[in-house]
Parts: sequence; structure tokens; C-alpha cells
Amino acid sequence: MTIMKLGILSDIHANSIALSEVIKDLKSLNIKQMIFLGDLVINGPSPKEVFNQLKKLKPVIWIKGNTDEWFLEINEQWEPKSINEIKFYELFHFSKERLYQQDIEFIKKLPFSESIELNNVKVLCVHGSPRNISEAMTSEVHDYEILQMIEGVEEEVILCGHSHVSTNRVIENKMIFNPGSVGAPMDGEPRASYGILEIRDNGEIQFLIRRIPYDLNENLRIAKLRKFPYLDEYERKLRYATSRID
Ligand SMILES: [Mn+2]
Repeated sequence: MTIMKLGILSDIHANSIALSEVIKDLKSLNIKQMIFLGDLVINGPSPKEVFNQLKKLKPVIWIKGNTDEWFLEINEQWEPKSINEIKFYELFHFSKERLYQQDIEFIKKLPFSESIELNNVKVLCVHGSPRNISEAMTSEVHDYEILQMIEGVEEEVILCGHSHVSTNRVIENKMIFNPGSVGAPMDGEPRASYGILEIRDNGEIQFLIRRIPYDLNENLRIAKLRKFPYLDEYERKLRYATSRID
């Protein structure tokens, strides 16, 4: 009997302190393979650090999230048209200034989705839903809507992120797993969240959620030092883990 175990990470959002603790946890469990579901360098104080950390981990799959997509969407001609867009622009620039051009080119080229076979089980990896990078498949979304989002998917397991809240649900023989967010959880619990996907060679599949404490104050100290924009809001979001950071 062989068991494949993979760490499933999503929505790191430039929180290097949280990512470090997650990496330590993966090591302590002797898990060497991991999948990253997108949203790496925007909306947190340490874009360069998380980029280097993730590259070192050599994820077997690394796809893009909606905020990674900003590197393609926001160009010289782009002009913010609302208060929210001004905010996105500032957050985008904070990260862009801290990355090398080659890092940015790497992020731009990341795929929207990837499929992998593990112990004969087909697994699809997306950031939002299989049809839309910014559409979350949360537990609140009704089954019939999920069925529209996953229409045409052949894989039996779908890994997704984006909502910053973990999910584990089965709809018409499809298993849908969301590991929550490493860098900015949104389920009222500030500890970093990631998942472990276990696939046995008899086809048995398990998805476990790990919650990992990290030094939130240290992350905020770095943010303050680097003049991270909208710091008060960022602090509230991290401490209470209640509202959305995209
Ligand atoms: Mn996202």
C-alpha cells in the first residue's frame, strides 16, 4: 500500500511569516510534494520573500490566481476608475516594485489551470472555479451553481482556492477541496490554513486541513516598516480573519 501525500497551498498573499510556519509543518510531516493554487505576491508586505520561498519548494503544480493576473491586466494605460481600483493599484505597485522583472515574467506565464494524475486519480487544480479565476466555490454556493461552474470537468478531484475559507464537498461524484488561505484566512480563525491531500493506491482519497499558528505581529511589524498601504485595514483583516482580501 502506498499513500501519496501532497501539501495543498493557496492564497499566500505575500505573508512570508505565515508561509515559513507552513513549510516547517510540511517538513515535520515529511511531505515533500506540494501544489500551489495561486495568489502569491499581492496584498501583503513580503512579495519577494514568498516568491523565493515558493520557488525553493518546487511545487509540482503552480497556477495563477486573480491577483497574479493583475500583472497582465494592469499596464501603463490602465487607469483606476473607483476607490477600490485605486486601492488595488497601490497594492499592485507595492508588490511590483519589490520584484525583479524576471519574477514578474514568470508569474505572467503561470497557467490558469493544471491537471495531474496521482495514484490513478485525476486531479484538476484551479484558483477560483474551472470556468473563472475570480469565482469562488464556497460551501454557500448552491449545488446547481457549482454544477455549472464545473461543467465539462473530467477529473474526479477539483482543488480550488480564492475564497480564503476551506471547503470539502462532494457533488455528483466530484470531490471539491479548498485548503483555505495561508496568508489571510477569512473564516474567523487567524491561523494559517493549508490542506493535505492523501491518495492511497486503492483509490481512497482524504483531504485534511491544517491550521498553523504564526507570529502575526511580526508580519505586521514588517508591513509597517515597509509602509505597506492600508495597514490598519490589513491588520484588522489578519487579526479577525473576517473580511475579504481577494
Ligand atoms: Mn484569489
